Amino acid sequence: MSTLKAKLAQKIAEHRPRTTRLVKEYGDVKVADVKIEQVIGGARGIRSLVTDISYLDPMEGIRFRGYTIPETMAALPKPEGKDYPYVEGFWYLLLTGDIPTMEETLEIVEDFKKRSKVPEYVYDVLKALPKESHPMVMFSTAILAMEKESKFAKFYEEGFNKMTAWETMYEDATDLLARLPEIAAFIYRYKYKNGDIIAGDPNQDMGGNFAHMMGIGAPYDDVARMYFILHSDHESGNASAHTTHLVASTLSDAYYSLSAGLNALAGPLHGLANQEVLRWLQDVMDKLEGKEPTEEMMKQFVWDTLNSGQVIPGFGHAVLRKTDPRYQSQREFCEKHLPNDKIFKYVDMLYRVVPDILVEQGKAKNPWPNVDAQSGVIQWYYGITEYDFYTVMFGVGRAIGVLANITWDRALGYALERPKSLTTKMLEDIAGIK
Ligand code: CMX
Repeated sequence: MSTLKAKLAQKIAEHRPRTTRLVKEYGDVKVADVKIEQVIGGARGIRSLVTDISYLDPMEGIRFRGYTIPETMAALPKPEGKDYPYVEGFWYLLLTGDIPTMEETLEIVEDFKKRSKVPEYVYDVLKALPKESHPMVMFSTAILAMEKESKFAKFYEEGFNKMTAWETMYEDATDLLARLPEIAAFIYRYKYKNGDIIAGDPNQDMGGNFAHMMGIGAPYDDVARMYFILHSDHESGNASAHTTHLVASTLSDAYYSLSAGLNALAGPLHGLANQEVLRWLQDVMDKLEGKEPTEEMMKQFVWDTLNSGQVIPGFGHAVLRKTDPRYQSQREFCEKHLPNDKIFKYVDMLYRVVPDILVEQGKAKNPWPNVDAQSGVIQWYYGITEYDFYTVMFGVGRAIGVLANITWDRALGYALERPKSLTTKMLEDIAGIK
């Protein structure tokens, strides 16, 4: 058994009595009241999920296993001479809650390499799709196509055991994570680079190998590490994490669950917003015919978008009530590596003008930028101008978080998710409407 799996087994054994105790001894302690506006309004703010992988404070932003983004980046082992940590070490942190040593990290790097071979039929499936299919369709389809590889599904067929079910979930999750960079890079090169595929480099870690397969030199390997870590987890109520968890709660395996979660990520209000930011900016740039906008001009574009009934992509959040630290972290990268980039300057100008306008409009509860406002700029700068692809990279990162979550779901035997519905008439009765 690998060091990580043995550590996870130990953590699970320690954790189980806590969950059992809460249910058995404190099961009827009340957590929250639910209002009609929450029932109709997308369950916003209803505290009805549990995860220990990450926690999102509305004012502070995300903490991964208790660590803020800067703390996470500082604490995890890094490849020599690089600014950002091994993604593999971050996987260890999300699963166990502990910071791995360099040795433990490198063991996972090797484990991922052994698992990284993508079955040939996956590429046949991708090639059978229309080339104009959205890359998220390709990504989700590739993952679903691999379902026959599921060790959990086999374990279920051969006789399910609740106590050990997490082990095959962990195996599936790790197999998937090890393969996602190659699938994502294949989609990119197949769709946008005339099928000129670059084979993986067995000497590289996950981030380095992704950069290599994309055909982009340093520091894009660090971009990949940063991007995957920043996009990994945002507690479990967001649409992609929640969908993955919901599907997994039916005892579906990780392939079905992750594919479903990525379909949620593909929505414009969720992960697709990062491509929408670039699309919106391109539109502004086209209208300006290359001229630099003044703040007044930018304000007008923002108002025009709002007045036409659209949202400003990359701004607002369902939980956060301040600038997203994931935005901040990417902004710091831009300041270091691309301070004079034209699109970065545009995005920075948006940061100066949009919040005041959203406040003036008076609708958005959070006028500040989210993760998607900045990420496309970096990708564009390093040559990935095909912004349809951005959500696929978000998906590789998001997989780390949601797969850690469903591994723990299985370990703690979380129940089939099945909230109760009411009719509109019942709500009217509760409200006392005659
Ligand atoms: N531009 C314009 N209007 C916005 C807005 C924005 N960026 N953000 C919120 N609003 C509006 C909402 O559309 C809503 O309007 P209606 O009352 O007319 O329906 C109102 O403000 C209240 O919404 P809210 O409670 O502040 O936000 P929600 O929790 O409903 O939605 C989110 C959150 C992210 C979907 C929303 O802020 C939005 O649409 N943002 C733009 C898209 C985006 O950037 N999504 C990426 C989020 C991060 C991610 O998951 O990747």
